[in-house]
Amino acid sequence: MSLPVLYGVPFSQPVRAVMWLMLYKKSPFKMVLINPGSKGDNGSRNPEYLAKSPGGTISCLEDPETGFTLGEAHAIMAYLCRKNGWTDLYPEGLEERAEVDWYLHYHHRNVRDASLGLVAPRIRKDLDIPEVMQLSAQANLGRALEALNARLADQSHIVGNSLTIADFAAYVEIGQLQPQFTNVFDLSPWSNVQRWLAAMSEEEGHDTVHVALAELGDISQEPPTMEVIKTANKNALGALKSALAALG
Ligand SMILES: N[C@@H](CCC(=O)N[C@@H](CS)C(=O)NCC(=O)O)C(=O)O
Repeated sequence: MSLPVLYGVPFSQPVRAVMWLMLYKKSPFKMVLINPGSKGDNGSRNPEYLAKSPGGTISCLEDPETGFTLGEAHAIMAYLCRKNGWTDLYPEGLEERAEVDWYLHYHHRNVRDASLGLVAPRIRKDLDIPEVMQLSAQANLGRALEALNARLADQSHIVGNSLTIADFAAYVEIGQLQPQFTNVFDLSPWSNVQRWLAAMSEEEGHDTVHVALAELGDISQEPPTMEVIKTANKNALGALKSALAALG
């Protein structure tokens, strides 16, 4: 049986969400490195990759048995859950599933702005993200955290009281800001969000998926050097390889 192929790099938030789902479900896959934004070989804007994923971003999943390819992390996670019957993480009930879908749509331009407003400007200086855009993204994130904090006051997870793919999607963005990772945003005003982050960090697969960020460490004062980024990526891939080997 040929394994599904996940294209991307472990530094990418959407890629981490898909990796986490598959590791959580102990579902083997092969990772192929794709350089986000590059038009060169193995780049996400290279014609070869665009033929698989016309949006030109990572992640992308390929089923080598059927040739089916799919971009967009949330579409990939929903597809994997449907295909494999993972109804614990993507509930079958009409309203529960609709709520998971609500979050997956809401995420973009809200929680996802954590990356645009806080992380990308420090790691990807080459993108030269205008300050006005960073500030607007930070404001969007603040409003989204306020809304999630209220939501998490009387439920343990983004949807109800059990883990769903909405939690993976949200954590890879919000979680990256924590002191043990990039430490670029003070999350202390949102205590319910903090409680949820702590619970999520205990979930199967969390540590493997977050090796790149743990290795990168605190970037609040100084942007990371290229050397640190390369080592973090290498160690993250090593950790993923070991985790996948353990799945057999
Ligand atoms: N909405 C997409 C966003 C994917 C995305 O922004 N990926 C970034 C890396 S984190 C990327 O591939 N950027 C390269 C580019 O835009 O050229 C998803 O959730 O999958």
